[in-house]
Amino acid sequence: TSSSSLVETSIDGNVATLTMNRLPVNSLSLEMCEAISSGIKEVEANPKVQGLVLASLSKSTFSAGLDLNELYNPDLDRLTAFWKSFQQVFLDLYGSRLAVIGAIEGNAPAAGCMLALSCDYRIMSSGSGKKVPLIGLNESQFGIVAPPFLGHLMLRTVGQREGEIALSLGKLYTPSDALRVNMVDEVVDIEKVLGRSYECAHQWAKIPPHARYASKMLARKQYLQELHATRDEDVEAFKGFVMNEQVQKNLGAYLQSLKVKKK
Ligand code: CO8
Repeated sequence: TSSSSLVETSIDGNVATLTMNRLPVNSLSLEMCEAISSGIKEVEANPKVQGLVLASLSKSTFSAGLDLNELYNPDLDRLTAFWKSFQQVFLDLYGSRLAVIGAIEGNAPAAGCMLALSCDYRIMSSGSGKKVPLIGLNESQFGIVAPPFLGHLMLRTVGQREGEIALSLGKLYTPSDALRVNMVDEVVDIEKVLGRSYECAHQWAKIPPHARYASKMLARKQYLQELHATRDEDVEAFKGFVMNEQVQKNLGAYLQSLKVKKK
């Protein structure tokens, strides 16, 4: 087991675990993105490992997506480094040589949904008590737009028509609705999410790795290459968008609404 304090990794035979540990909601700061990428690299470096379970220490939130404090009144150099680190998480996770199983016990909005959609297979919790976790790309609801690599990831996961509706409305799905549109692959009781994820990771890890990875790349290589080829453009587009006055206003209001929600 090793730990950067933001993520914890462990290896058991041919299956590893990466547990996100930036409480309360695993929001993605620059440091968190870097920790996730290093965690993936670290377990991939062990040639025995073929499967990876991506999990969260919090049972109520898988990840709340980008740390909105990175976007609000940002320092431009840090904003650039931040977005590159986020692109890198997508490239590392979506293109990982490992079979990645998402153990989604709690909420996965926005970039939290991206982490989930970048896995090879997703197990989501049906919720505990009255708390039902939600998953989806909700950006449009607060006046921001998912970048192309993320928007297209949704379109090719759930299909063009459902994806258009999901993105335009910024729709957050309940586990049963997410299952219906193939945004997740299984919904189980919260106590069973991790166990079922390990079962799947072992099952996927048994497939001859070169064949499994070649199949994954058949489906994904083009999209990984697209982002590689447009990385700098994507950074500039992101910065231009974030620095827009209206976007800053929307972000400020949204951050405030998150803080006062409980009062
Ligand atoms: N960033 C920063 N802080 C956050 C975030 C976030 N994304 N999410 C929650 N927090 C903070 C809250 O403000 C709160 O802080 P405090 O304790 O100081 O009041 C603390 O985390 C705990 O949050 P909650 O009390 O809301 O926790 P709950 O368990 O009740 O709810 C949720 C968890 C459902 C995850 C809820 O926090 C939530 O809805 N969060 C916002 C999720 C969201 O909309 N994220 C969008 C991020 S944007 C993104 O990922 C992609 C953008 C890509 C395009 C960018 C182009 C400009």
